[in-house]
Amino acid sequence: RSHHHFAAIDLGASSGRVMVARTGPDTLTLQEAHRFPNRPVRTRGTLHWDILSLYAGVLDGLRAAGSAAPLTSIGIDGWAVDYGLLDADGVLLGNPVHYRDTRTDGIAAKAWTTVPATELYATTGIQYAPFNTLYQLMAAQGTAQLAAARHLLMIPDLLTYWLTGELGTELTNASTTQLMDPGTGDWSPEVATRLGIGLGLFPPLRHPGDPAGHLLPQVLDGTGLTTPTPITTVASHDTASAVAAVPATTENFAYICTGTWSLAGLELSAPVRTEESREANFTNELGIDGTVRYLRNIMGLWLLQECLRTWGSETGPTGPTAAPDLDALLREAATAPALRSLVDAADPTFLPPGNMPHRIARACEAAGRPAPRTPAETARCILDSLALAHRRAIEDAQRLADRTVDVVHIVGGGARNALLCQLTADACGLPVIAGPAEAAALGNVLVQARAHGLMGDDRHEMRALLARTQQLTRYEPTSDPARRAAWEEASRRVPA
Ligand code: LFR
Repeated sequence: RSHHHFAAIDLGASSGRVMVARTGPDTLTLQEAHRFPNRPVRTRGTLHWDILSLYAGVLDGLRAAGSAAPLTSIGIDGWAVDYGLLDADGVLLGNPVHYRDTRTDGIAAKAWTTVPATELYATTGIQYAPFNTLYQLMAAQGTAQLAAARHLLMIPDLLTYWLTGELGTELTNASTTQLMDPGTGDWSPEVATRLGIGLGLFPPLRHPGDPAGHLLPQVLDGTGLTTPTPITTVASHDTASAVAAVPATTENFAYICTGTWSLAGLELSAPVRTEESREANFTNELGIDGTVRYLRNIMGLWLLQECLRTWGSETGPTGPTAAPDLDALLREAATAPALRSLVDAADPTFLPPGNMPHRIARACEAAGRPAPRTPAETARCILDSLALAHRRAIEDAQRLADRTVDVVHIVGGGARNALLCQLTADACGLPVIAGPAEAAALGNVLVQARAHGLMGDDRHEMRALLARTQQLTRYEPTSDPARRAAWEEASRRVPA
């Protein structure tokens, strides 16, 4: 067979999808077999992932994928840091907690009294974020649930376990726990011991490309699949899969993985763990082939998604209001006043769910800037602010890693947002190449295809195939001197 079909299960914060890719020597096409919502649920004050509903969506997706074509293999990627705990019988102990839950408030400061933040960064290279697995585990210390736990599985590893019965910890996702040393690609027992975390909870490491078992008989029955289909370990952190699928054709590129988050930075061959880098809150997560994803987490299109949710749940004088249509809103935002209302898109006050338009207006006012008054002005404020945050991250990354880039690749859902891409090109003063939007699923598929011998070891081969087969859009930075000056000026004022 010269063509193969691979299924990519890709779980995002607002939806999950199962995609089927057809690959061949010069072919790479992707089709959505099934998409399902990911709706967090709050019980007794704690925000959870509805993991069984996600698993049901995965099974429906595999049924749809398998009915389209026989699958050579399946891979799973999803968001990072979160996990499920299993008891001694392998039974899941409670629903995994959502990284936007507030149980970790104040925990990092407590950790730093035992392992100073400087030392923690010098070892793990991981950014400060309240939701790092390390802080989540510290928040859980003393609970009956953690005491009963025998295994900890990151979200994609948990789904793999249910599908194949095999326990493992995938490397790229493990690197986001803040319990590893990105220099060695192995656990950091010293950090774990000092903070009272049992590394024994983590099953042995698996690397992208490793086999992860075959679908269990009851899964085959439940999905209508007939042949023993293998699961292949991919870069199971969605951002690692997305970076693997950046269609770069040169060495000097920066990337922005856009979606709920904007993850902006560089691909390096070794971590940068200087004090300056820690202060700039850059992270060193692991990628495929021993690479380091040196990047900053920026609040991303979550700001807009959460505004849309708020607008859609408001009650106006004549009853409930509907959220504005996204395309219409973006068209209006394109003509709204530029660089007028601005917020710091890395500000942690935007992290939890809640009334986002209100929080954005307050942040503008607190910084002495006009608050946006309409949904279109709010959307413009968000996109201008994101573009500025993209610029700052890419500038900082180059300085801190002593590298220079001449192009910015935007991959992920935001690659479809033409206004965001153009504003980012203008803000950075660099050309932007946008696409593919389904980068995480494509990175997932390509790592599987490579593991099955359909492509050479060099990851540049994967990138070259993407550049040849995917539809990409190029945005040139503005050449208008007044607009260039406006971005320069704005980047000096924000954050306040
Ligand atoms: C993106 C992402 C980011 C991670 C955040 C939380 O989907 O995986 O890389 O920081 O979600 O897990």
